[in-house]
Amino acid sequence: MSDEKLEQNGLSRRSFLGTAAASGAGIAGAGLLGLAGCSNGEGDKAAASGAAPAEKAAAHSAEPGKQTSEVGPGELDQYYGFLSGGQSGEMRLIGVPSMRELMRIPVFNMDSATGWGRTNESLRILNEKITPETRKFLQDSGLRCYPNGDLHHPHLSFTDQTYDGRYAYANDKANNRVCRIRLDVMKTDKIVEIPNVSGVHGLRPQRYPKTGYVFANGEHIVPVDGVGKWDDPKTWNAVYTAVDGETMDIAWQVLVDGNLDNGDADYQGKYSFSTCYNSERALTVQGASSNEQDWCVVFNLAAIEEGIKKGDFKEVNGVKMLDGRAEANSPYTRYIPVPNSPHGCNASPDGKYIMLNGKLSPTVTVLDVSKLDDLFAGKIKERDVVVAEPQLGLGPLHTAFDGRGNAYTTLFIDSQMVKWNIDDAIKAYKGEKIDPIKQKLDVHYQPGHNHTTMGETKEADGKWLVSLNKFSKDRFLNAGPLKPECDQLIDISGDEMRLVHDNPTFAEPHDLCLVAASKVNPSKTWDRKDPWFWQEALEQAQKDGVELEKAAKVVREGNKVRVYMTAVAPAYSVPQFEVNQGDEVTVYVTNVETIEDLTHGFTLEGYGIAMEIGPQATSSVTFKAVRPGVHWYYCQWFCHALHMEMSGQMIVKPK
Ligand code: RUQ
Ligand code: CUA
Repeated sequence: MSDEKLEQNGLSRRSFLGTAAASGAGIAGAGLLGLAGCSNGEGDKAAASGAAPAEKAAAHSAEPGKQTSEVGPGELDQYYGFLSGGQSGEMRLIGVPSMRELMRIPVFNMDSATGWGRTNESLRILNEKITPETRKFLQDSGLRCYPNGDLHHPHLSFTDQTYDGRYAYANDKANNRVCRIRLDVMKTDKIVEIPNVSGVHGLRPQRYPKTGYVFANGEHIVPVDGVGKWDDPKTWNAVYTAVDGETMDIAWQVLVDGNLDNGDADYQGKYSFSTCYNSERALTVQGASSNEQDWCVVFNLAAIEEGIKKGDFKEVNGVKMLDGRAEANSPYTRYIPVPNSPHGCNASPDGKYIMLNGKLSPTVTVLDVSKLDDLFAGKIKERDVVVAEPQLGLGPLHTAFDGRGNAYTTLFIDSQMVKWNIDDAIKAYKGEKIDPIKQKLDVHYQPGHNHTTMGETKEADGKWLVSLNKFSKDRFLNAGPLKPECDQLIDISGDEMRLVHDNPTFAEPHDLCLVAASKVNPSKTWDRKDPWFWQEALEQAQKDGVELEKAAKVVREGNKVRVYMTAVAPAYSVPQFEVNQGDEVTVYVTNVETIEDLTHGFTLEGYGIAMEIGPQATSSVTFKAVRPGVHWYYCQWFCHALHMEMSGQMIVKPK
């Protein structure tokens, strides 16, 4: 309910929260209502001063070059940041410019708070689209799912070159997966494992006409079935994958040369790109960096689709794979030579250029997208597509844009952000005496990715730049040998970059994207009419003649026991149930609260089980009742003044 509506009803937000938290139960005495919320004068004052967060948010849109990160208590940020959790395996949601962490979204990790990786719903998503070989591996290893992941590159779905607010996608480099997060509930809804690859690294969604494809780079060369020999690395390849962003099935793969690193898509829906740092096909650092030049591989989407139609592919482990190797001289790919070991790959928001960041070379190579038709038609040579190659400094890794013709490149070795003008760089490449570099700003230290607000869309607004720095030593209180990373916020709205804020982050924000808050509109509770998350629970309940929203029932079928309960603060509808040692037990909990933010939990002591049940959601967990005795279950989400009392007992009768 909006604050205005609350006030019309004569309620302040705080006193409303108080009554709401207690009212659901119907068993809490009137005297306890006051415990849950604050129904004193202070609450009314807070409501008056915090009445219109949206209006207050406007207060910090200052003059160009004078923005602050200050977002006062009760004020809202203007941007969402979708931040990678790196080897933590999760995705994180932050508010920008405050840089406050809003949420952690479990994806490739196991999560103690929400039960991700333990609940039936999360295990279905984690294991739905894995290869038969991985399924066997997990079984043989005694694992329910992969316990870790390495999430590098979060990017949102596009329609017509800008964010459409439907999905976020990201890669898992550790176990070769691509995930999708539904932005309406901020939960992972699909995870697909990519066969035939090793180390899914770069990831980018198609921008036009929409997503469409999600492109995923296989980084490490491997002996691809039917192509490579185990004992001869010279026959190993990397594989480029297009995932269908709607179905999350694999659309096609292309066999390529060299290790693929980062990628991007164009703004026209015709081409996609990947940097490649190991044209040598080496297995060592020295080997992989010995050539003076590596490549940018360009993929021709229309030609690939045509090739599929004509049947010019091999089926490898269930996936259509086309041959796009350099020596195959295929219609599907072109290999553009760029200086040694390029890393980041970034399309400029005017849709004209692709930047290839030099890493071992102090340069960024600029490709003109409009020349690619001629390149594929054989009318020009590979290097004719290059229109600039400015020398920027040591260790260029990634480039971001302000929508005003400027680019911002991270210099890993120099620990700097360099601002440069794209047109000036093109003029300089043609021989004009002009320095494209506008400014260099020190960052702390060793920046990897950077990102600007809306900077990978046609709506790049040039307000903020975030630098994700890999090292933080001496920047914060010493946290011991393992140090946090350092994320820095830079005001780019004026002529000069200005460092405004920095904060530590845990392992490890590789990348992020910064999205205008208006583009993302998560719902406030789950929707019972859209049971995608608990579909299996619903089907089982229907078989058992149980209505999840009203359930208080224990169903026994041989040694299988199904316990259906609801959660309404501060009680479960089943306060106690009994099973026999060795039974397979499934507990289904439905949170029937209609009130925003009223999350319940179910933690079963001594069984390694905890799960989150959001308002209007159902969650379930299955386990074997191997431990006899009395096992309490309790709600681990503080939901009510009688939250401590929200509990029950599972009695396991010994054999
Ligand atoms: S890569 S630091 Cu995993 Cu995104 Cu460039
Ligand atoms: Cu329900 Cu705490």
